[in-house]
Amino acid sequence: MISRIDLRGGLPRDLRAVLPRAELDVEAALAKVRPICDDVRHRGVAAIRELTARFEGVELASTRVPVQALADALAALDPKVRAALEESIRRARLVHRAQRRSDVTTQVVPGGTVTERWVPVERVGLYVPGGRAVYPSSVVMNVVPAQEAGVGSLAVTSPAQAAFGGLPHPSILAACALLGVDEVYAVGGAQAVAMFAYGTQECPPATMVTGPGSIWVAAAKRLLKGRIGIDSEAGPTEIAVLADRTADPVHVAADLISQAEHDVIAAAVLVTDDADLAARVEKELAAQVAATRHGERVTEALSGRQSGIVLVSGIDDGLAVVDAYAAEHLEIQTADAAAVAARVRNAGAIFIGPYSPVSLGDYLAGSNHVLPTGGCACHSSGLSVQTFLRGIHVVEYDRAALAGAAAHVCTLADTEDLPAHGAAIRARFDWGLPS
Ligand code: HSO
Ligand code: ZN
Repeated sequence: MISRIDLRGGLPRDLRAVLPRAELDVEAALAKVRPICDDVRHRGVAAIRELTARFEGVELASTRVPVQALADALAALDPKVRAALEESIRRARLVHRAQRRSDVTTQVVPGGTVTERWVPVERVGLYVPGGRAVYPSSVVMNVVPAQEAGVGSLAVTSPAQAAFGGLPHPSILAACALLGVDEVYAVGGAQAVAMFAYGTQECPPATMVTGPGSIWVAAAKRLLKGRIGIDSEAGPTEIAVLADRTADPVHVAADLISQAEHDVIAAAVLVTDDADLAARVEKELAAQVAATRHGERVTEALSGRQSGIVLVSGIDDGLAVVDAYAAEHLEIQTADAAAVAARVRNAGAIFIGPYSPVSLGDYLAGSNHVLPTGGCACHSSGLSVQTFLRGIHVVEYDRAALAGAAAHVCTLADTEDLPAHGAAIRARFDWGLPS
């Protein structure tokens, strides 16, 4: 069911080229998304209504969800689900609160300081997927870091669902209510990103849009980036497991299946130096897939070209492989797992040892589950408080401190043939330069 890539003979120079990975053609989606965004820009709510009728089969009375609907959804929420969400929120808050930054002032010279001031973005639009993927947990993972960063104005959007009277899924509304978010829209897809980017008669524009979504959402984020800030593009879920002979094949198979369950294009990759473990994981996969509810979807994900078992000659090569792959989620199931994990350079999140499975991180570890996919973990991080902050340098020099820098500024300005730069300094010293 799952393919094998045998690298025991040595690693090729271009490792990324031989590793399994889905090709998600966001560029191609741009052509379809551009007219949608333009339409929302020019016609606002009227365009969103038409698009929602076309794509979701819902006639929206208003794009904004009535506040009463949020309270109703919370009142109707199963108490067990409520307790689980509350604990998830509590743990996520602990971790994200610790990410807050304080301003740092550096005295560069006597009388000359630079302060880095951390300022939250003014207003964010948080996208929460709907349709087949109904993830109240993603409400938590988007909202908590934005709130902890101190974002003043925060709105959530999620697709309208015909099955729920044209509102987003009730569990999403309930999660918003639990988090104290009362500005929620029943808008999905590219049009939701455009709504936040341009603003409409019913929704003020946002400075930033974050959150995972379909390829249309990713394409709209790419298109409108610049006008709005975005987080990294979150594509289909990925799990990589680096395992040696000490790993339990039952756990490894269960964890691979847990993320393959998300989507037929989700990726599950096992990297191991133990051929015997590989064989036992394959056997376990067959057994567990037969018993799991979304077996068909999982089978398609595991047998797709984005998934596979990579055999390597040792853990050093295994580390090179997982670094090249730069997985959204990376589990380390080896002897001395923490020490191996410490050597990893590229991953969205790392899960160490037998009792830290990815599904714990999806819901309750306290870590964030909106993470970079598609190899973007080699340059980007998951959602955090930092996502919603900007560092502003505040420069304050007094006369003596400026005098001390003046000659060097003028020299560099002359070197760059920008004499007016130097003149701006000399003007402050009656056009002479202090010696
Ligand atoms: N594994 C997904 C997040 C998620 N899992 C939501 C369950 N619900 C991407 O990190
Ligand atoms: Zn998941």
